Amino acid sequence: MSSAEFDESLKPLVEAIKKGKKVTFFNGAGVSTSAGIPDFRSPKTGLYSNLAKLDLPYAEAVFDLDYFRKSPKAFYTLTHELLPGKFAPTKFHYLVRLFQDKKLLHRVYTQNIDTLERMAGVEDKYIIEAHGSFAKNHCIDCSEEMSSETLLQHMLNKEKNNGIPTCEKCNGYVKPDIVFFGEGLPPKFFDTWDEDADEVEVAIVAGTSLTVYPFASLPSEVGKNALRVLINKEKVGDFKSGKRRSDIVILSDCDSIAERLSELLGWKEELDAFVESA
Ligand code: CNA
Repeated sequence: MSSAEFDESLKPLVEAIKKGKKVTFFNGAGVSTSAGIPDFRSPKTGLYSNLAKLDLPYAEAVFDLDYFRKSPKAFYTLTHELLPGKFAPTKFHYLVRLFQDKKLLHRVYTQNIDTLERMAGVEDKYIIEAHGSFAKNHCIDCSEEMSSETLLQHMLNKEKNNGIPTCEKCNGYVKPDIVFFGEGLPPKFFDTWDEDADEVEVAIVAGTSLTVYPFASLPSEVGKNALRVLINKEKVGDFKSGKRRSDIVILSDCDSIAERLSELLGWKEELDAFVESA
């Protein structure tokens, strides 16, 4: 697509925003790849293509509760690479922040566990971390909480249990509250979506393969009057199979679109200032 074609496709979005319509984001791992955090499924660079060193029976096992119970090492090897604090928010995260500052943000539903929306300054009331985050940790046996500082100390102390955090009460394995396959999503996800589903005016779906449910069905549940926008490297979900007439599909990387959108909205200087301060 040429830049003129991009601008043409972004036009209904820019008009809706200029009219004061609020935006709800549905983010996936692709909004964070430019921060240096690999996604799951991109060929070659995604985590699933690079898991050989973890010696897993199948790629998803690294986030499987039954597998973790037997062998938590793979998860903690990966966690070392993904630990929050090692990465800075991207242009796309700062665009979300700008929507908040302009009072044009309705909500951010994110599948990511990297907390980059928070680091970009998006307030808690706007964020739904559908798959949890590293903010809290619990023992998988007795549910005793472990602070993130203690968890990190356990992880760095390779002499004790090979760096795998264990409960100080019952010696069970401790896991950050990120949602594994086989676990339910946080109640806040369902409660907030019940309230939000009919209220979405503009849905921006970005950097996700829309393959992990129930999150993947959210964009198909927004009302027919909502404007839906997909920003992704490939067509996904019902933007591919059940595209609505008003849908905008932009096959590009999230940061380029964040930049162009900020230019079209007159927010470019503010976006640049955030990125420079990161
Ligand atoms: P996914 O299945 O790996 O899909 C990522 C999608 O983003 C793919 O369609 C890519 O083509 C696309 N993509 C990659 N880079 C870009 C980019 N720069 N611009 C635009 N599109 C891009 O990831 P999903 O989020 O759909 O899968 C859900 C999983 C991934 C959740 O459970 C997350 O917890 C999990 N995850 C999170 C992180 C993180 O927190 N940053 C990292 C890796 C995986």
